Amino acid sequence: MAAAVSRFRGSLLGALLGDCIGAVFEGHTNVTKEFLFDYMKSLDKGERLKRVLTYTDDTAMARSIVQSILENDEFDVDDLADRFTTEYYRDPDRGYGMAVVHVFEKLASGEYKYVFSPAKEQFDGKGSYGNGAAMRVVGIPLAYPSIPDVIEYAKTSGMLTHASSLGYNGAILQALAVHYALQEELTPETFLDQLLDHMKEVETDKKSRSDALELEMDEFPYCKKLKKIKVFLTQEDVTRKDIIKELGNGIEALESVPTAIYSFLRCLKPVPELPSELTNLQRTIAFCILLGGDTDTIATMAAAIAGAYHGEEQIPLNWKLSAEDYKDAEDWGEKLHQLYCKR
Ligand code: 8NA
Ligand code: MG
Ligand code: MG
Ligand code: MG
Repeated sequence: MAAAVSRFRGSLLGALLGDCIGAVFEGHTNVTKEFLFDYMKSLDKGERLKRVLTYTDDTAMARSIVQSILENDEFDVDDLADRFTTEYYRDPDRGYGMAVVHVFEKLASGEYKYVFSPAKEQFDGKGSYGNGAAMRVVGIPLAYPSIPDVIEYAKTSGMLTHASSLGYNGAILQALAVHYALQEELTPETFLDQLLDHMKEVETDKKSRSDALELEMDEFPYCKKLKKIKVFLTQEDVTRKDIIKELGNGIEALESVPTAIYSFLRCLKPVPELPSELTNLQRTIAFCILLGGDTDTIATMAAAIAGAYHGEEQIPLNWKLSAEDYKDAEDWGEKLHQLYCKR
């Protein structure tokens, strides 16, 4: 049975809200519960409706991927490179990563024959391992039901800006997490086992191994984190400090994609320190924000997964109405669902 349209809209709306709300707290090292809960209450009451919550680079780039797929009816990497660049110059103040803007400048210069070349020049030829490829990838698993397609297009879309395997493998992992969240009746154990199986294969490739080595990491860095998540889920007393230390809350893909996945899984159950009336999806966003650090990006990724799993019914009306361009998320969720079912 094909996944319900509510999951597609829920995933895009979740991603949008995670970014918009998370952005209010981005970079804070110590987010207090009082501040966060007050803020969430103001959303509930509709106090933000007049001052719409704006989205950041995460959503701006996610929108380009979705629009590119919907308008071309297929994944087209040259079109996507154009859209990323055009969108950046249309609205450069969305809080883009410090280095990624050089990729847009080079793409716009017309001096490069291949769209992947500028990304390869980042960081003295090492490529970016930031979380920018993962933060925007949600449209791909919502458009393509086949796992080989999800992996290929997540990687290709990522490589436009992130040439380090640590960067694009993070996008693959995030895309697979959304893919599996769309499937019904999945347990946290099978969810993680499927992700681990795929990431073992992904991280076996030569470049993944040599990049890990060059960065002085153990091989299979994403698999290692997924195994850590498995352990954490069996423990009752995992603290925020433990999560930040072992999984991370930073702008690197390896320090944020596993954290988003863990946050989604942890919030399938009540979290004692969070208000009990929150839906799982609201809880997931709150949980990510309390970790501090790259709150908009971790919350957008976790809520994309949570929205795909729980559906749009978990998003309160006033939260949705507070977010910039929420109607696009609803409309595009529906269109992606049609595309997904057609393939
Ligand atoms: P990116 O490619 O510029 O990477 C982001 C950062 O990661 C870089 O500026 C570096 O500090 C670091 N980095 C990545 N690769 C390397 C490397 N090989 N060697 C050393 N350092 C490296 O951009 P991106 O698209 O990956 O960034 C996404 C993040 O930027 C998201 O969190 C997004 O929300 C945004 N962001 C914005 C703000 C802000 O002030 N508004 C703050 C943090 C992040
Ligand atoms: Mg951002
Ligand atoms: Mg074309
Ligand atoms: Mg961010």
